[in-house]
Amino acid sequence: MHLIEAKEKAEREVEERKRIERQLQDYLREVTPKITDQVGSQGAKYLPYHSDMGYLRFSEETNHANKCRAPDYLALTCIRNSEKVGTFVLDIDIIKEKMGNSFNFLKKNWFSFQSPDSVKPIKKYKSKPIVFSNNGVDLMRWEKCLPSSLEGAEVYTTLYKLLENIDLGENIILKPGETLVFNNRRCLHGRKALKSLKAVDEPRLLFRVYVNNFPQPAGLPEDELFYRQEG
Ligand SMILES: O=C(O)CCC(=O)C(=O)O
Ligand SMILES: [Fe+2]
Repeated sequence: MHLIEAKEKAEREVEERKRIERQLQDYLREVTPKITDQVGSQGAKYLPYHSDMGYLRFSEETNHANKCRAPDYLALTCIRNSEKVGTFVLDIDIIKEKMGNSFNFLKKNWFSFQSPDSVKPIKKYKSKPIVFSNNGVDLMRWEKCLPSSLEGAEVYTTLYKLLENIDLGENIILKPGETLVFNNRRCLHGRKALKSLKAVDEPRLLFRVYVNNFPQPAGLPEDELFYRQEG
């Protein structure tokens, strides 16, 4: 009897541990090249400028507390970085300055954003602006996006070409123990390629958390519009 109880307790503990690990993966993401061929925070390839979860609404675009929002802030904590590869952070004001008058066209609903393959939308996304002005403060998203109208094509191409130059922003090379916090809507971020997994024993490792001004956690997978595929 005793043995069976102990076995059940151990099994419950294993389940609980797995549950916590799954939650940890949602809230505290390892940023390290696990899949060399992937372009993304878990790949080693060059990661062009982007904002995280740009396909979700900004906090200021919805009053619905239960809908997922793009993260307001990102915090990246460095555990290992012997390669000394930095995170490039590009301020929206630099983009504004470089684009001149055409920047204002980014405020039109001319662009269609797509979620990554791991997140399947249930409804089709509505066209959105790339730049959303909130009480005079410009907020920006830039992730897997295409112009949804002919009118948007020109300004889209201008922005796309500008952002091909990663050196436009500031390269912040984190050392172990350091944390970089930045506003995910006031700047874009990216990084140059990492060494292939085979070439390094201990690849660069950062931990990422999303932080929102509102009490709701940012970018959680479930709401009535989005679901996350398992695996
Ligand atoms: O690896 C980096 O420096 C940036 C990673 C990134 O884009 C992210 O975690 O969202
Ligand atoms: Fe990112």
